[in-house]
Amino acid sequence: MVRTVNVIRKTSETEISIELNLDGSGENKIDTSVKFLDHMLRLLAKHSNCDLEVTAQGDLTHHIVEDIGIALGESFQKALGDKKGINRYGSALIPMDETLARCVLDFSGRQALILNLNLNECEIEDVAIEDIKHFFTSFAENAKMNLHLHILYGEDQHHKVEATFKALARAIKQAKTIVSNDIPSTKGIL
Ligand SMILES: [Mn+2]
Repeated sequence: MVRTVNVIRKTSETEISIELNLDGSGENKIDTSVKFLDHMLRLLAKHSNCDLEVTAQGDLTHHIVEDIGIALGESFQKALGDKKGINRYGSALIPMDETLARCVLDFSGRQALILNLNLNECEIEDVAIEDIKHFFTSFAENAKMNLHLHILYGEDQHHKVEATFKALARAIKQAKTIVSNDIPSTKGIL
C-alpha cells in the first residue's frame, strides 16, 4: 500500500504544493517563504517520520500559513485513505527546555480541536501567534481529526510552539503506524 499524496491548492491569494509520504524517513524540502513555519514543518517531518515537500507563495503571511494548514490537513486525510490497519490514536508529551507540550489525537474522521497553548499574543520571528493558532485549526479541520494540544507549562514563546509541533509529530507517528489488518472502529468505517 502506497501512502503518498500530492496536493496542490491554488487560490487568488496563495499557491501551495505538498508532497507527503506517510511511510518515509523524515526527509523534507520546505520552502514556504515564512521562515518560522519552515522551521516547524521540518520538525514535523523529522519527528513524524514522514517525507514532506512543501512549497508556498502568496500575498500575505496570514493567508500562506492558513492555506498550508488546509493543504497539509487534506494531505494527511488523503494519504491515510480508508485508514485500514492504522493505530488511529496517538499521544506525546514533549519537553523543550523549560516547556512541556502535550498532544493527543485521533484520526477519527471527525474534526474537533482543543487548543490551549497559553501563548502571549506576539510575533515569533516572522509569524504572528494568531496565525499559528489558525494553522492548527485549519490542519485539524482538513485532516478530519480530533486534535488536543496543550502547553502544560513554559515561558519562551518559541519553545512553546516548537514543543507543540514536536508533540504533534510524535503523536502522528504513533497514530499513522500500521498495526493490524482492520479498520480500527466498531462501525467499520473511519
Ligand atoms: Mn527552534
